[in-house]
Amino acid sequence: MSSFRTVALASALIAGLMASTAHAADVKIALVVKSLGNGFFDAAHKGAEEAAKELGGVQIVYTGPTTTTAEGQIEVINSLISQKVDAIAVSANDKDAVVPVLKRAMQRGIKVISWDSAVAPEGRMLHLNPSSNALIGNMCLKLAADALPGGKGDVAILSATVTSTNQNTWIEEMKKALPKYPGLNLVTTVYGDDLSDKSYRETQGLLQRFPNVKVIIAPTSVGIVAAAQAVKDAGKIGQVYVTGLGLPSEMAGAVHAGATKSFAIWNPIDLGYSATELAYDLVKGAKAEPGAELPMGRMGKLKLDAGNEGAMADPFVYDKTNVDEFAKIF
Ligand code: RAM
Repeated sequence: MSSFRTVALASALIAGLMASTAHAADVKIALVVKSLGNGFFDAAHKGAEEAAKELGGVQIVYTGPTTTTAEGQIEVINSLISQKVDAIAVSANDKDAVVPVLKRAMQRGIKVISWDSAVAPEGRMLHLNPSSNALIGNMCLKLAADALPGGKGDVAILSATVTSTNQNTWIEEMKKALPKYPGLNLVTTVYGDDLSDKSYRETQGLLQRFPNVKVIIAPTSVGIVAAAQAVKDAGKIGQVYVTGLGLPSEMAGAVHAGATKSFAIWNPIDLGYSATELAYDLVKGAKAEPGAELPMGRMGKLKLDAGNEGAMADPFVYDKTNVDEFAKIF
């Protein structure tokens, strides 16, 4: 065999070997969301795909139940276990209810992390918070106070589900920070389950039962849109303001209509991107332990605290001066 042919054969063999290792090395990362059809999670999915493309050899399985229930997520996770995915990154509808199924996943060698809405520590290896919880709680109150003359008036909260970890944590933080806003009087919390129609009806009920409510804080991207619509439809623009956490693309209309003066959110694309990077780190052998600094591609590193949790950047505030610009992104 001529040396040319030997080299050609060798490189063909190497190419074939590389192709098969690339195939064998395919990493399947499941992004499990609270429910499908939520723009916030669609944006996170975009970020996950971006990370997968950058990392190479990664397949994203984007999935979740049709409504925000723990039962739906358990079913989805069971199916991911049978599909033998390498990692599960979940935003939980209930921090405790998903623990047994996620424990089973971990026993089978699947790496499990939570992001956005946490799973209890025994059901995951680490948790990625979008931002500091205290900061988010405080920001919601600040936006409510900013919407009121003299920062004074009755406020109500429209949340997602009663078991949603992230909203419950933020509500707790709001309650802790309330003394810093003596003009705000929190009258009630209602739950729209991250469903548009339920959130709309809950807001209508709220407006009827509490005619003195001046601000509705909705720390949910689904609830905030529905609440603003309900305020508008009730002819209460200028009397009742809606604020909280929302997507610029979904809230631009409410801001221009005057139902919302300002609201906040972090970048959901970056959040999905980072969750994917972290899941990949664990698949590749990184250890989730207190003090560890795990790489997240273009987002830098996540430092884990004593509870194996870490947080990303500060939320950003949107109003009529910048909402249209950001509406093009998420
Ligand atoms: C909804 C979900 C999600 C939350 C955002 C702000 O889309 O409840 O978990 O982070 O709102």
